Amino acid sequence: MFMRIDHVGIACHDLEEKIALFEQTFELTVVAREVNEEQGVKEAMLHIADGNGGGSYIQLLEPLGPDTPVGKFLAKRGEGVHHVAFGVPDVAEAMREIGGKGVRLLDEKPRHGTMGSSIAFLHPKDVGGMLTELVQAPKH
Ligand code: V0V
Ligand code: CO
Repeated sequence: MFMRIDHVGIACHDLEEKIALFEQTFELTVVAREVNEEQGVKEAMLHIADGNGGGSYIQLLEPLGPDTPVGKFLAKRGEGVHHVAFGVPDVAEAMREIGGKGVRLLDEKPRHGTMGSSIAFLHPKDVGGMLTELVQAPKH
């Protein structure tokens, strides 16, 4: 079902500061920046490698406000790993398959993700404490 790890999302207070840190420390390059109002984030994608059906990235996430998923996470847990995203061939199909196993879906339908992707989240409490994102890369 999973083709690759698409990205690891890192919650941070200051996006520009963490971009500089990751660029300098790991020699990664920012390939996209986006504000996603629906998800309540300002985010940047740092490219790592190209894999099966798409790339793999680090996603740096700064909240648009305190009452957002990342804003609440920062208040509760501080900066650090927020979610792991897996590349799937078809996000709607993956949602049906995984939802059918009793895992709670946090989205009723796929949503707009970074770089034209379609995304959906799974409840962390049903996946060993890991907020899990499903990602379908855009078709070219
Ligand atoms: C909350 N919990 C987490 C967690 N966030 N556990 C692991 N990883 C996380 N990131 C735990 C939390 O400690 C609670 O456990 C429990 O889940 C319920 O959390 P809560 O604080 O009561 O509830 P909320 O209101 O903070 O909601 C948590 C969820 C919410 C996960 C439901 O954050 C959500 O819907 N997230 C999906 C959307 C999202 O995260 N978007 C931002 C990334 P205890 O304390 O009760 O034990 S956007 C993105 O990745 C994009 C655009 C992209 O990739 O393209
Ligand atoms: Co993400």
